[in-house]
Amino acid sequence: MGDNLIDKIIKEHLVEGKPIPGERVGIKVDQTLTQDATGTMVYLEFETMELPRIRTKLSVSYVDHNTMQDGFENMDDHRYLQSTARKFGLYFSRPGNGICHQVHLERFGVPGNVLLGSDSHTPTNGGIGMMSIGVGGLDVATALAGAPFYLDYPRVIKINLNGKLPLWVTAKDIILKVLEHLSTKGNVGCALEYSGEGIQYLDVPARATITNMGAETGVTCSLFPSDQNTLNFLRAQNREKDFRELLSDPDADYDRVIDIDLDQLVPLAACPHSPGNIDTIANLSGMRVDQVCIGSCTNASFQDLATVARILKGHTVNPATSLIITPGSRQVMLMLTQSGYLETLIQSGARIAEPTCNFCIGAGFSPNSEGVSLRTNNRNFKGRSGTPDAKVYLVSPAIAAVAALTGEVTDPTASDIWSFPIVPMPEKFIIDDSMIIPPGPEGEQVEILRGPNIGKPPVSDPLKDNIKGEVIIKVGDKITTDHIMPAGRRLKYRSNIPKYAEFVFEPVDESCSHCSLDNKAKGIDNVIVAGLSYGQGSSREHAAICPMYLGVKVVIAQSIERIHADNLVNFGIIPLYFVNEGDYELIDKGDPIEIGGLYEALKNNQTVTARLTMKRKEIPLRFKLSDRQKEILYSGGKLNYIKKQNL
Ligand code: MIC
Ligand code: SF4
Repeated sequence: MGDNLIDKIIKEHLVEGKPIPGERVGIKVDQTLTQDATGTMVYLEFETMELPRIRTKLSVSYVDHNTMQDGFENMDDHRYLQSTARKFGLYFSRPGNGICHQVHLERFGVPGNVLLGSDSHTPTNGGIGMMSIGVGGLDVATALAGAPFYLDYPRVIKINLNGKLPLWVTAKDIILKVLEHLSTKGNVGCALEYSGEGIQYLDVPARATITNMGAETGVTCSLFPSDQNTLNFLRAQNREKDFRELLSDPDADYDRVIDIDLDQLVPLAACPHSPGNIDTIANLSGMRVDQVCIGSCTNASFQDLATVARILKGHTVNPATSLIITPGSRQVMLMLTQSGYLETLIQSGARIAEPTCNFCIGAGFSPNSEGVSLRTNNRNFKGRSGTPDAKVYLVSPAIAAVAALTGEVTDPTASDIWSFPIVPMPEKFIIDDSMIIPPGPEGEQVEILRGPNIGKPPVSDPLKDNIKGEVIIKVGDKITTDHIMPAGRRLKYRSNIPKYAEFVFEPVDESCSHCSLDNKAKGIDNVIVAGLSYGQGSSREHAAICPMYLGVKVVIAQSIERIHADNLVNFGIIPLYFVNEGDYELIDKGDPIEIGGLYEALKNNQTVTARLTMKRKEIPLRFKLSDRQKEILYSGGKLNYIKKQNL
């Protein structure tokens, strides 16, 4: 049996374990990326390891999330990140240079390499055949220190793209179709590999839209082969030297195969409040649209925005609709300027923002109350836009542009008045890396600049053998890390754990934080109970650090998403799972709960029993932990564990 793309890359990087799907393996990490919202914690963690320099081939520290600067906190973070990058040997991509995934694809990604990023959309670089994985910050910090990354060897799902896309149907519709097939839950431990005759018609920016939003299915990563289209892209970026062909073997093995006929696809949307809630644009036609936001790391390439400009050309945005456009990078911005498309966009009435995450993470441009917002980004969780009762629909840039003109969802394939502008990938992009600061020379004296909002990463306690506590909160299915640790206007506290912890579960239960602290003061352990797919969405390790700070010792769930489950262990919180799904119904918020004999159970791989002392009920729970993760828990989290390892 031949090798698929994951087999090929993992085998080249394997340092521990057997290359068999489902086995825990350790792989060597070539590159890392961080962004500012997760990055300050990464470098604070790296500092505790007391190493003079990073040990990866190449690492980049980006600033793209927190650029609003309504207060000193953001710029203090930027200066901290710039000084740590210089001192420890990283590239620093300055605020204004673009969104990490887009810039990394343009300037740094290498086919066949392994990239670890403290952001869940790191898989974007799978568009050039790079094995790119989103992880919590502490996993990046340890990779910077030269440690391998441990993961379950993925079961690979092959997505066969047959035929060719019709006009008005684009890469966004392909990934929305994949989401319709796979949904946003139940894909932990899988990876996606794209294949079939249809991929030859998808250039790298289109492929990157697909691999980016693969994150919403919960898979570990998504990969396209590295082929002629990859070479064309790297050549256009003046990076031909980084090209290497990487194709799967014709007889490669897959866990399963999903066939998608591109010629049958129609324009689609992800409806409120989940990226997996798919409908057709035709069905949604006629719905009033208050706001259109085009941008984010999913759909803000030069071609995306040139397509938008050509649809808007000569028209003005509908008076009832506000149009916001944020290019993905400074390179895209320069290309739009040089080609005249920026002028077209401005003439049409679009509001142009700097190339950052902004609206995507609710850092500005929140919709009106009960507003309908059509967006080209990747997540539409309730409240993420900053407006709790807004309805966000995720669509392609072309569909968004048409709606900006008509003021309602419009299916352009239903009439002859719309013509789809085909924009080929440029043969040369504008290359200007002057906003990327290279690492400082080794041995140079660099002062690390800190502000008053930048604290130290809190360290957790070793696993308790007996938990005596209270169910501090009970939540349902598909609770995202945006519910656990809101971003938007709270984002600026990412470097200040005691302050940020005040907002734990704010969108769900505002009293959670202070009730947890009260319990902690009384020596009562806090327990979180959740349904299916707990911790979906972002990689933010704060969704584990802040609960840990509030005295949470256990999360009991029906299932937990990969990155979040790892983050919990990294910060000393034990993830436990119901043996019988129905037992979820037996527990309520406020229940006193006891779990005893954890060490013995972990040692012997047995189930543990949670006792609801008031209700006199017993609930069996199981765990899914590697031996290494058990050690991490015994040590009181990964920071303590790696100190013992003497890295
Ligand atoms: C997101 O899209 O949710 C974010 C903001 O980029 C996060 C990272 C973070 O919370 O800082 C992600 O995707 O991991
Ligand atoms: Fe930024 Fe949004 Fe992409 Fe996250 S998904 S990296 S917030 S643009």
